[in-house]
Amino acid sequence: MTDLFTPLKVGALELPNRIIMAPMTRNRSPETIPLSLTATYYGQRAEAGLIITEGSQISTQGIGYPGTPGIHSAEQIDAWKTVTQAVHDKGGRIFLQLWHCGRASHPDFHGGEAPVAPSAITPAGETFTYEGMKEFVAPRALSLSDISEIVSDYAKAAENAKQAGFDGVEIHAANGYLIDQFLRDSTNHRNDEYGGSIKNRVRFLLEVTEAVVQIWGNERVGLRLSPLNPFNDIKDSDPQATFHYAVNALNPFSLAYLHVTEMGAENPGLAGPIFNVKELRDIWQGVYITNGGYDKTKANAALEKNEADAVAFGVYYLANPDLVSRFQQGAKLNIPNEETFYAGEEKGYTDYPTLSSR
Ligand code: 8OZ
Repeated sequence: MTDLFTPLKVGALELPNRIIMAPMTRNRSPETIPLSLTATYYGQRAEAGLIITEGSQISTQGIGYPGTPGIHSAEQIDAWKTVTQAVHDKGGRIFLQLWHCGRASHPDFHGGEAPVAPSAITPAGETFTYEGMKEFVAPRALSLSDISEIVSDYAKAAENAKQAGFDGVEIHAANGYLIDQFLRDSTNHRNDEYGGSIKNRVRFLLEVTEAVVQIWGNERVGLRLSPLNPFNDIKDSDPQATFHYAVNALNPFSLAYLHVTEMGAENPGLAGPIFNVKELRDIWQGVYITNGGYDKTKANAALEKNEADAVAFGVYYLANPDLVSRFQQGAKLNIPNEETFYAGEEKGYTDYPTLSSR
């Protein structure tokens, strides 16, 4: 019987369990440089089958929030080295998540210039800036040469992640950020080879994947999608068709894994007509990680039913550094404190107790 404690081969890695730490933005990297506390935080969670870091911008252009880390400067690479070292010292495995926010950003992060996107369509709503919440603004539509520069930025960031000692990288193609903005017909109104048909909207995703695989090899690259998540005002007229096509087109890369979050399923229709995301499990020919609202019981049931190969846990992992031990022992879990999710220092970051520290 397969459960969360059954080892799993994921690309080049042998995971001792199927409990994945989901990528989570924590806004504790002042000036985009991870803190030494960040090494403590990830090191504390090293018993995970695999840690996926918070999104890390591939370029200064890719930033969208205060205090998020980057992977495009020497200082950032050096700081990340301390993180990978801390995780490896404890026998863990860690992938860096490569992120470009696109229009989910603000001119305050770009010296007053507009953020970029496939098309100049303003997202509804407000976003976090250094001065609190501000209305989104109209992004600048990318030119063809801008697009090829961004693909090169992904390659450089992937190379930097290698220098920083990661075991691989995850391409963030979810949650309404740049790649997702290309995928959806609400945010991509281009009439060149990157817009219009589903095939054209998926092109950028495939070019980024190709560039990153060139650096890391297919066995150390994962990719995350969020077909139903309306976050950052993202919608599609037919997410089922878009994501069936995208996953079929990704199959030939034989990536280490596909990571699909089911977030948004609780708000049917906001990101477009609802469909059963679990269909993607059957289309994808490799390791499939699911995420979104799973606890230990639901996760084991999903593995037992072969709906996924592994499960990524977000807030449970945030609040329980020794989540694997707790699940194994059937121990009580710490309660996450939402007030300390974003920004701050130790409190709510590195001070959640383990079973042995209580
Ligand atoms: C919450 C707050 C800011 C960013 C995502 C990177 O949703 C994020 C994010 C989440 O993928």
